[in-house]
Amino acid sequence: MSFLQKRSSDTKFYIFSLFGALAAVISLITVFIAQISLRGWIKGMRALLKGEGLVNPFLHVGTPELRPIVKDLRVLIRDLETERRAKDENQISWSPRALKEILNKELTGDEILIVSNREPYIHVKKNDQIEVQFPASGLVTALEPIMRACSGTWIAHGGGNADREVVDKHDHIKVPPENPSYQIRRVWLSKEEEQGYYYGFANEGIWPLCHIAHVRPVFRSQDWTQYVAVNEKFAKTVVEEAKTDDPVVLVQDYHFALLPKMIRERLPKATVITFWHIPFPNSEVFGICPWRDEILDGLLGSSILGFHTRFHCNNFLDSVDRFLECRIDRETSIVSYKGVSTAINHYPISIEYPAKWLEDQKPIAECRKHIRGINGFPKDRMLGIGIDRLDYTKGILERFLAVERLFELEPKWIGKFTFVQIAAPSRTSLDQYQTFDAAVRSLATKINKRFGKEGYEPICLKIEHHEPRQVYEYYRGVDLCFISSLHDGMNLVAKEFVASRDDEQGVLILSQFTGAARELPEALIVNPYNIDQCAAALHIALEMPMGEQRDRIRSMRGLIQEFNVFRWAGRMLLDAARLRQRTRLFGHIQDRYLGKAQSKL
Ligand code: GDG
Repeated sequence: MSFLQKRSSDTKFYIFSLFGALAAVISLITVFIAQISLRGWIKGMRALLKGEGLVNPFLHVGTPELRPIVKDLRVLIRDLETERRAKDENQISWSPRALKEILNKELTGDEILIVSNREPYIHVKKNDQIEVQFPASGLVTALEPIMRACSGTWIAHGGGNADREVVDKHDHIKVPPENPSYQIRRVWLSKEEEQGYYYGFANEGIWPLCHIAHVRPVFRSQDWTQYVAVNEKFAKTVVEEAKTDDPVVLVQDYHFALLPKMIRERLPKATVITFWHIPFPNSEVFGICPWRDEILDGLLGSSILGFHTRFHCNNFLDSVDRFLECRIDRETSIVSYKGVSTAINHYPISIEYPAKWLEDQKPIAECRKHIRGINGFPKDRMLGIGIDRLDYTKGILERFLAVERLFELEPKWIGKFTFVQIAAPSRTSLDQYQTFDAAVRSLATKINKRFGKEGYEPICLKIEHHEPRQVYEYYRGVDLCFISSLHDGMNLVAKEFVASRDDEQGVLILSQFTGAARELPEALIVNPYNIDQCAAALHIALEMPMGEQRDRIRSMRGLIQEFNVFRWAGRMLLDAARLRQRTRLFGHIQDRYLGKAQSKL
């Protein structure tokens, strides 16, 4: 071996030895850390087996280097919970009873408060008699069965002209009138408050801002002042009604964007679940609101913030990202802002199934006969139905234009088909709604003049409030239901129509711009702006064979049965229950091992 060869082999030997030594040191360190962690875990497991609780595995996390483990564990628990939630949810048969059991088991003894603008029962005086009315409101339709199942207190604006006459000295009244199971706490508003908060900011500002219906929102600073004041008033009422310092408060809709934060300031331990019943616009549109930051800031006082669709969750997150300084975890959809974490999730709302309004309904054949009888229609008249609040977002004009186009394209339906439009008057003191009311009446008159004849009107327009039992009788007595919303968070009429058809007949025509269209693809999905397409859908519906009607409606009924309103509420309450358990658990860990200074870990 030459000198040069020997030197090169020595160098290789040294390099190998060096790597060997390094590897040994790294292994030793790894084993050492693993030992420490393992001991902690074993100790924890032993403690768990001894029944000392879950918190013991963290006995050693006071050591700063091991703190990341707590963080990882939080993520792990959250992932496990998500998996468990999906499993749990599918196994439950969702009914009022199931919901009650969940409340008793998961939210033992926790009190439930609901806050909404609209109350579920309105007392009105007519000819010196006090009547109880059930309002035309999707929100009330969905939440009333939940309250019947859970009891608790529903805080709402007392808007009926006889509301004050029937409450006790604490402004409470027990409902439902026929079988009381929960109470309403009525909040009184002055004319100025109602004008600024409800008609002004909520309905001339936020409502058009959130719906793509090409109606320009109006923002007035005096309306905003009332909106803030009324949100404050409801926050104080929540505190008055709460019997504990950590109630579960369900805040409803765009009337109360500031309330979640106001509740959190007064009751920091409360679990605030906010549900936004209407669409949430993209950030560019939302950005035009002069008080956009305050609205986002208020909503982020919620523990959970729900929308009907993932799309609207994403719009909200984009606005938060664009306008506030906060942290957004896109994977879990959790926003951390000013020390509060808000989980953003989609919870598509639904209806009570089976609906209580179906309990004493007559068989379908009788409903068909009765509906034709009271309206003076012949027995064989084909009927379509539209049921809405009289609102410019519902596409009522487009619906009438589609009926007109049907007659132009398929004249054979003239005289044989009538479209009945029930429109409950809504927000009647606003100019936009008065103009819309006039436009609807005038278009119906024009079409009736053009295609009607003695004893026949193609469009039967009923601008008046109907009781739910009458509404359900119409659903059962017609051949098709046409929903042409220009934009709609969900649209419960679609689900009510399907649920009411226990004969598995009837066709649903549904706007693609409703949340419901994502869940009910078996409907005839249309673009309400495409009048020819809607007319074609009417024609297809009127000629659809019974077998096809059955197949479509059966599938949709199956979905509504499985995903009813009890499941909607149950999912949110289960999420709230887990959040409370997790908060208690981590509160305990923090206090005991990490100290309050580490609370943002
Ligand atoms: C908002 C969102 C979302 C209709 N006329 C009468 C009457 N109705 C009932 C219907 C139905 C309810 O009103 C309307 O519900 P929608 O869901 O269609 O619409 P909104 O009121 O705009 O509700 C909507 C909903 O919140 C829930 O989250 O789906 O997207 O805009 O139940 O049957 N009820 C009575 N008389 C009538 O004349 N009693």
